[in-house]
Parts: sequence; C-alpha cells; structure tokens
Amino acid sequence: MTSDERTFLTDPEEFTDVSRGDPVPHSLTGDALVNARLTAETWRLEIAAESDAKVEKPRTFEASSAIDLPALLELGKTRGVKFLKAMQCNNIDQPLGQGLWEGVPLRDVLRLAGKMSNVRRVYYWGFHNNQPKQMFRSSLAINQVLDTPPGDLPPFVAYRLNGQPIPLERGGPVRMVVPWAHGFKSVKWLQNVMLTNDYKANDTYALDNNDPESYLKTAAYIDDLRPRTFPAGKRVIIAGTAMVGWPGLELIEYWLRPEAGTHGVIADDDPAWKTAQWRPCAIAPPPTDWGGGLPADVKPSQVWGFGVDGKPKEWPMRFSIAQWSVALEDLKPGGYEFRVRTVDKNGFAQPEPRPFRQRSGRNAIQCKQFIVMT
Ligand SMILES: Nc1nc2c(c(=O)[nH]1)N[C@H]1C(S)=C(S)[C@@H](COP(=O)(O)O)O[C@H]1N2
Ligand SMILES: [Mo]
Repeated sequence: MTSDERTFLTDPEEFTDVSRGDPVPHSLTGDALVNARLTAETWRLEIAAESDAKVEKPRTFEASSAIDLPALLELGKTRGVKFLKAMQCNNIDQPLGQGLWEGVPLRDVLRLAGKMSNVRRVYYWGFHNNQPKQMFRSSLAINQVLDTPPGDLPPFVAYRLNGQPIPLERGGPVRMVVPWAHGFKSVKWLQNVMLTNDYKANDTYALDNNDPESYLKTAAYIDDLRPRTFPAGKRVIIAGTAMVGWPGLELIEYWLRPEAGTHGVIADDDPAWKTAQWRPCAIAPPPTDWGGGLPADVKPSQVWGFGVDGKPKEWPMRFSIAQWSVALEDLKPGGYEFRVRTVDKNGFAQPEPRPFRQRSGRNAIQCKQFIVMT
C-alpha cells in the first residue's frame, strides 16, 4: 500500500494477515464455525485458574458459565474503551493496518469471575484446532492487566473494529488488544483466560526467539518507489509511514546521498553514518474532519488520546501510524540513496535505543535507491 491509497483507518479487509493455521480459523464456515464458537451467538470466554492460583467463580465451557457476547457488550456500556491502534508485527516492516478498536478492559472482565488470589500472570489464547502450527498463546503480568499509568489504557477485550463487529479475519467475534504491544500480544478469536501462579511468559512467539515483552518501537518505513526512475528537473516525492511506539515520536528525518555503489548497504561502523546530513520530513497533519475519519456514531472525544475539544492531545498519536513525505527538488542526474529515521521523545534516533535487527521489533534504517535521468 502507498500513501495515496492509505486511509487513516484501514478497511478491516485490507489489513495484512499473518494468522497461523491450516486451515486458518477464519476460513471455517457453517457448522465448523459454530462448533468453533466463532459466531456472535456461540462465542464464549472461559476464565479459570491453574497452578495454585485461585478464582472464586470460574467461568467455564463445561459448566455453561463461560461469558457470552451480550454480557460483554453490556459491560461495555459502562466500562467501554475506544482506541486507535496500528497492528504492527515485530517481524514485518510496515504496520499491517490501523483500526479504531472498541472493547472492555480485561480487568473488568476478570471481575465477572469474582475474587482471585495467588495470581502472578494471565495466560490467554484463542480458538485453535489441535495442530501445533495453529496454536497461538500469549500472556501478561497481572500488574499489566490491573494497573494502568495515568493517561494510558489497559489491555482490553475488543468486540468492535472501525465501528463494526470485528470480522472473522481480524480475530472476531472477540480479540485481545494490548495497547502498547506488537501484534502477537493481541490474540485473535479469544476464548480462554487462565490465571496462573506461574511467573514465566508462555507466549507462542517466544518459541521463535522473539522477545515476549517487546513494547512497540518507534520506527519509520519507506513506501516502495514506483517508478524508481525520474525525469530530470521533476520533483521527486517519497513517502512512507512511521510507527509511533512506546517512547513516542519527536521527528522524522531523511538523508539523501549520491549512490555509493554498495547496493544501499552501509555497515554499522561505516564513518558515513557520522557525517550524514539528516533533514526533517513533513508529517501529515491530523485529518481536519474527524467525523469523516471515524465511524458515524463515535465522537473523537470518546477516543483515547483526544481531548474534550475533540482534538488529539499529541500528534502524531502514540501507537498509531504517522504518515510522512519528502519533496526533493532540483536533483542532478544520477543515482541516489534515500534513508529515513525517527527520533523518539527520549532523543534516540532509530535504530537506537534497541538496535536489535529483529525479534524485538524491526527498526533497521531502510534505504531506497532511485535514478534521475539526464
Ligand atoms: N489466534 C491468533 N492470534 C494472532 C495470531 C495468530 O496467528 N493466531 N497472529 C498474531 C500476530 S503475530 C500478529 S502480528 C497479529 C496480526 O493481526 P492482524 O491479522 O489483524 O493484522 O495478530 C496476532 N494474533
Ligand atoms: Mo506478528
């Protein structure tokens, strides 16, 4: 997707899908879908406890006491939250899509199971068949579920995306949304919550050398250049996205240099990094008409991060996508290398402060090459 095609909220159908399984759960139909409890009528959420953790009123499939969708929606009337979040996989460059997610904080849902004790972590997973390839679990420390820093949002159990029921492909009827985290914490087709006294993460993603706690990184990504050859004397426009992660976003900068014949690769210790001239990119302003950007029945002031005046408190907003662009004028004929980086609110320029290439969020500085013709 390029910046011309990208809308502020991504059509749920247009998200990049990375779901596991064969067949993927969202390909089920008819009775198989009903048996999987993946329709609005059959969906249930189990809350139980294991390994010395206790819960007063377990809500289980077996005892027909699991929570159903009407109960969740009822809770949403008083406890509901609305949140703009970009889904960002920690192993894929561009964000997968951005949505307005609505749901109920997990801590309020847990109250439906009464008192709990001896709990250190919360494990959760969604519908899966018995193939190990389809299993997908995640977990949170109990304090991440119960406490929230002022001005932030807790993990929540989501049932609406862009004002509509969450489609099956996006993990509906009900999906977990962990505001600060990469996509793998936001488990789709959520059906099980297990309170545990275990202190270890059980995340499926950890098995593949991923950091199971990796908070969203702030990082910029460049849209594919189509074409990659430009006529001389014509302005060259380059655009892309930046993920505004846990440390916020201060600015986005680009560095343009003549092609150096290394196919756009610069070693980490190359002195060129030290003399690079970084210049600011333009960041797209908030949509002027939020009424057009948000579902009809949602007022901006009801959404996390907006003030009572209906304006975003900071821009770009944390956990969403910033769109940037650069207009390059009067370029001499030749080959060029174009790079872009973010600087976060702590003053760290990408790929700092966590330069690890993968497994805790992709944030290597990207390079796109192009040619200006004679
Ligand atoms: N049940 C389940 N939930 C899942 C996954 C999965 O394979 N199964 N993939 C996760 C990963 S790795 C990511 S990045 C996001 C992607 O969300 P999306 O498909 O809505 O774009 O879903 C997460 N939730
Ligand atoms: Mo992912």
